[in-house]
Amino acid sequence: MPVTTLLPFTATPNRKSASPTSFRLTEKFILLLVFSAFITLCFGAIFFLPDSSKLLSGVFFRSASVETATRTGIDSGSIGTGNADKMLAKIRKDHEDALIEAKDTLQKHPEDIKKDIKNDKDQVAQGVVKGGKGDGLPIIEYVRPPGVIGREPSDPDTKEKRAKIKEMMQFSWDNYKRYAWGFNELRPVSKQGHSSNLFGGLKGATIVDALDTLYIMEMYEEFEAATEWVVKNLDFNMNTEISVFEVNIRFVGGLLSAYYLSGKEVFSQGQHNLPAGVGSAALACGVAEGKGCQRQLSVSVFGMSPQQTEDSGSCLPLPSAHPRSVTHTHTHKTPTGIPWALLNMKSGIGRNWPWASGGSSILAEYGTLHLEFMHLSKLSGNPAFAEKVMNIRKVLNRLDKPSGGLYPNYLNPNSGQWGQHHVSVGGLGDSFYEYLLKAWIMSDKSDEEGKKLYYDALQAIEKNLIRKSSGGLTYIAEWKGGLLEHKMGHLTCFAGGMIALGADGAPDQQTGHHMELAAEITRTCHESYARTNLKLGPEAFRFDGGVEAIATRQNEKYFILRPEVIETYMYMWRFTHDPKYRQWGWEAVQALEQHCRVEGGYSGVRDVYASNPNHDDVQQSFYLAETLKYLYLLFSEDDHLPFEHWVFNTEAHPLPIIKKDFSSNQANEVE
Ligand code: DMJ
Repeated sequence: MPVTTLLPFTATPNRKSASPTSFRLTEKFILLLVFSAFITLCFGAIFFLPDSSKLLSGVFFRSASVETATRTGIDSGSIGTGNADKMLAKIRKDHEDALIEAKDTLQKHPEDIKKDIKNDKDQVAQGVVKGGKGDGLPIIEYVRPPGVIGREPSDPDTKEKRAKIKEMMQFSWDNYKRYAWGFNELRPVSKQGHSSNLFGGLKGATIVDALDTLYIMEMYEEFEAATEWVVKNLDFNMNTEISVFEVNIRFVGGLLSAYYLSGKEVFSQGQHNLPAGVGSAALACGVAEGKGCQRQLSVSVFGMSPQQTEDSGSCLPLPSAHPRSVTHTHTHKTPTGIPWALLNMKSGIGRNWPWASGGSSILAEYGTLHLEFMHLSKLSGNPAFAEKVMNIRKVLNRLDKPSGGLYPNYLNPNSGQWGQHHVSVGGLGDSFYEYLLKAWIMSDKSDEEGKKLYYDALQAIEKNLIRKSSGGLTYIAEWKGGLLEHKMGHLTCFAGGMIALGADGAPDQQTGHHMELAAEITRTCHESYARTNLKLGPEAFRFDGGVEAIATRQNEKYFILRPEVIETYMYMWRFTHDPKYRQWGWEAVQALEQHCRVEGGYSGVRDVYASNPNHDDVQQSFYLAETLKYLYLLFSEDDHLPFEHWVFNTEAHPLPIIKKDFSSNQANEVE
């Protein structure tokens, strides 16, 4: 193509024109037109372009109706719902308030006005001015969701039982504090600290995991001590390899919850340059208030490196992201965006578990980031977190699913292909299904995709994995390339609670059927406890070789203080108020007291069929985060952390439902 044909016509030397004068006039006219169009555009941009919170809401739930009522300014939720009247009323009210404020100010003494101005300036300098963090982060106003504080149960027996459970928490905590303070977990028999390699060199898993339980049980002194430890010691800036899943559900979930329950700025506010690369999720930053950013956790969950950041004033242990520091480092990017299981927090180098089929990532790990990451985007104003977890769904949606919609536990993050066709609602699969349902609920039921994925998956599970034993016990088996292994894990028992939680929204009038299914699974899980000597459930139980709900292999007979069965009792109690669920929960309390309580805390046991317990000497952090919390809620009133306002992450950390309707957020302010 000749160059001249690429030039604008005014530059073409042999272009014909009527005369030089008329040509200039035309040109002037065109220029005038262009200029006025430009001015109109500028005005249009100023007055009509949507604000950033609206754009963000689109990323969250693919609907403009997402609330952002915790931010200051006009509520975009009300815009999104098309409720123009509400919006106009709010604008009018803001305007009137501003006039009143201005009038008040004018009536002030000049010296007072000067003082106010100086105050404001100081606050801006510290980055803590109301409604702003001084570092470009979005403006978040803390609005406490309802039901944080529970009432005493009216029934004296229930009250006494609840008090007993609080005493168990006190005992676990006091012993951890006495013998293992700062370690990840307590060894209650040998009375020393314990650190599992799931957390690499990170410290304080029990402290972070227990924060919200302490708050919920109104153990405020202990909560303060835990907060102080977090402020002074929680350190993510380490050259260590961690499990992304474990750190997300326990540390990120724990800190998010502590923030939402307490409103404490130390968990939420700060100014910091977190490396939040698109593809590199900066998960947390912790530091003593006002001391400079000593700690950060930037996790290349999606396979990209974090970057070092400079100290920049007060930081927070809340997972957060700074839009200014969004960096694109593609060094370790996985081609699919499916994250690694393990990550070095300093180098950002990720890899998968060596035992995982063909270098695969695990369904229950990469599928259990959604709730926390949506809240990270909401709090930080950085949509990268939300985008990353939404991308996981996209990858999964493109894949063929075996047997009409099953999700294999293994997925290769490089090829985007399934690994072994092994399907489980227990270990390796479990919380993926839980997060599909809870993503829908947490979005105030606007995440239609999450809803559909959940109910479709459950339908495939019911068809392929759920069976009834000859003795009439319903169980969820494991599926291996089309063959069933008639085994159910303790972990799988969470499914009773999940199915009950989702029953209300079940399609095709299946609510009743789902509730029955949930109740049957709960009964089976209770049987797995009842058929042991210690009245505690084995890690896995089988329905073959002439047994039902009994562990037959020695390495499946242990109990490590897991919460899933009690979690399911709690959901079933809330939905049915059938007293047997409290009774079953109380049986578990008695068994824990009798067989797991030792001088220095609570310990797991190696064989639930033995006549005397052989202790494993570990007080798991999830015992405080989940088992004791669910027990306490089982004996609490329903309006303590009500399901209309809260969703529990898979580690039992309550996260508020992100309301799409502004008026219900206002209601949230009234406790
Ligand atoms: C917890 O860490 C979480 O519930 C997770 O989803 C799987 N199980 C353990 C406790 O059993």
